[in-house]
Amino acid sequence: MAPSSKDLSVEITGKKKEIAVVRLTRPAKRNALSDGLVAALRDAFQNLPASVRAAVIDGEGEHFCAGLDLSELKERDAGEGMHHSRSWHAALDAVQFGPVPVVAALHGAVVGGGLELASAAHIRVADDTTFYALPEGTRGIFVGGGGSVRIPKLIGVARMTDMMLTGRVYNAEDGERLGFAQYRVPAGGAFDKAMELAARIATNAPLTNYALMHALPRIAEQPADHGFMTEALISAIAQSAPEAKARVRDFLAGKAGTKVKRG
Ligand code: 1HE
Repeated sequence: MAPSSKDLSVEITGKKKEIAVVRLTRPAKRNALSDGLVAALRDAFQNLPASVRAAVIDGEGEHFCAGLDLSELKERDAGEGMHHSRSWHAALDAVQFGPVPVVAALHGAVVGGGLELASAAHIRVADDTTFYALPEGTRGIFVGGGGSVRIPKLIGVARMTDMMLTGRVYNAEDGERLGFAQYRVPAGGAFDKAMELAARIATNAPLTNYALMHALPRIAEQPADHGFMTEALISAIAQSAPEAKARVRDFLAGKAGTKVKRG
């Protein structure tokens, strides 16, 4: 497991050590993502212990994350700029396409690279203090942490364009309506709700979770004909797992306790 660093803590919790809590711990700088912190995030998600089945990512202090550490934004030539952006891609790919689903607990500022990080998680829970922005436009730069790929998938190209052209800020309520967060909770409640969801996710069959993380986003981008074929393959693999058979047997025997209830 990657060791916790000064700006990032990794804690493994749960009865079976099944939940990883990855926390940005740089509140004095609003959890701004320095190069070191980006590398630490990558290492954390690439080195989760085998017992972990779900992860929660959150930020210490009043804000989730203020994005790129602007104090490090020095003169870079084109090649260096590209490699810097690619280092973010590697880290946020480790979040999105790592071994387990990730729930982001959002509060306060979720801006710039902070929004790019949040977008790499599979579920976002935002409390009522959350606000979303892409100040890159105002700063004369562009997103570089995968935001132009992931953010339009949540809110659409037109809304992202508007955010960057005009500096528009969305509050928690609008953010939920638009699709930034799947859950909205009262102020201070995001972490507890994220932990509740992570505990629930950790009880799923690992192969189903893997299919949701690794197959679903790819299927969604395939032409329908290819998507149907990929779906058939991954569904056959998932249902062939002994765990899947046992779960279906339990349900049919009335032992599963997982009957679908009205929301
Ligand atoms: C920072 C950063 C940062 C705060 N880099 N140091 N991101 C932005 O353009 C957002 C910039 N930050 C803000 O708009 C505000 O700081 C917040 C709305 C997030 C929070 O406001 P507030 O009043 O709570 O804090 P503050 O007083 O503005 O900042 C506290 C300290 O954090 C202060 O340092 P201090 O030494 O004077 O105490 C700030 O300088 C520092 N700080 N945000 C460095 N971002 C892969 S490409 C991604 C491209 C981007 O992400 S661009 C968007 C960058």
